[in-house]
Amino acid sequence: MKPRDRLRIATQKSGRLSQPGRELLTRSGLSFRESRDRLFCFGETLPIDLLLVRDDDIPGLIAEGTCDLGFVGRNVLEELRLGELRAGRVPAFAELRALGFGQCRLSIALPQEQAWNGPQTLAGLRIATSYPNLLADWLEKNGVEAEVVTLSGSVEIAPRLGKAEAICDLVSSGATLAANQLREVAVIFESEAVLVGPSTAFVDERIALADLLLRRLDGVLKVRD
Ligand code: PRT
Ligand code: ZN
Repeated sequence: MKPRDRLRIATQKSGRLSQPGRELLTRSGLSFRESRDRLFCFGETLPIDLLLVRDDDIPGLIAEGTCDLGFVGRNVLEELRLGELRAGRVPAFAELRALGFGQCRLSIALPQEQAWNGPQTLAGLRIATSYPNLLADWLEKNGVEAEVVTLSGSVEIAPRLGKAEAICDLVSSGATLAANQLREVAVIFESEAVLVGPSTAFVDERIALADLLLRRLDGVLKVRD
C-alpha cells in the first residue's frame, strides 16, 4: 500500500455517535472543513481527516486499510469480530479506547406478561435480533437452544407481527421496550462508543499522527472522568 502522510478517521455520518464524536475531536484540538457532499472533512489544524460513513461500514473500512481509525459502537465491533472468528478469520481491527459516550446495552426482552425463569426460559423460542452473532454466542455460553431470527431493523415489533416470541435489541432508556409492551429480562452485552484501529501497527507518518491523536484523546477523556 502507498505511504500516507495524513491520518483518516471513519465516523458516523448521521446518527447517535456523530455529534459526540465530533465534539470529542474538537475538544482534542482538531478542526475540519467539510466537503460540499458532506462525505469528507479535511483536517485544518492537523493532517487528520474524517470520512463520514454508516457505522456498520467502519470496521470493514479499517480492515481493508481505507481508514486508519474509527468511532463505532462496541456492539457493532463485537458483532463483526465474532462473525470473523466464526468464519475462521482473524479480525483485522481491534478496540483501542473506550470513548465514554453512546452507552447502551444489548438485552433480551419478552412480552410483559411472560414469566422469566432464567436463560432456559428461551429454549425452543424464536428470538429476533440485529445482532445474531452476539446472541448466538450468549445462547451457547448459557447452554440454550433457541432459534435466532435476524432482522435488520424494527426488532421490537417482531413479537406483535408473530415473527418471534422474544427479542434481543439495544436499550438505553427502556422507553422503546415499554412502548411495545416488552420487558427487559437479561443484559447480554454492555456497550459504548469505542475507538477502533487496525490489529497491526501503523507504518509511515501515521505512526506519529496516531500517537499524537491518542495522547490528546486520553487527555480529554481523563478530564471527563
Ligand atoms: O445510518 P447508520 O447505520 O450509521 O446508523 P444506525 O441507525 O445503525 O445507528 P444509530 O445512530 O441508531 O446507533 C449508532 C450506535 O449508537 C449504536 O450502534 C449503539 O452503539 C449506540 N446506541 C446508544 C444506540 C442506542 N443507544 C439506542 N438506544 N443505538 C440504538 N438505539 C436504539 C435501539 O435499537 C432501540 O430501537 O434505540 C432504541 C431504544 O432506545 P430506548 O432509549 O427507547 O431504550
Ligand atoms: Zn448502522
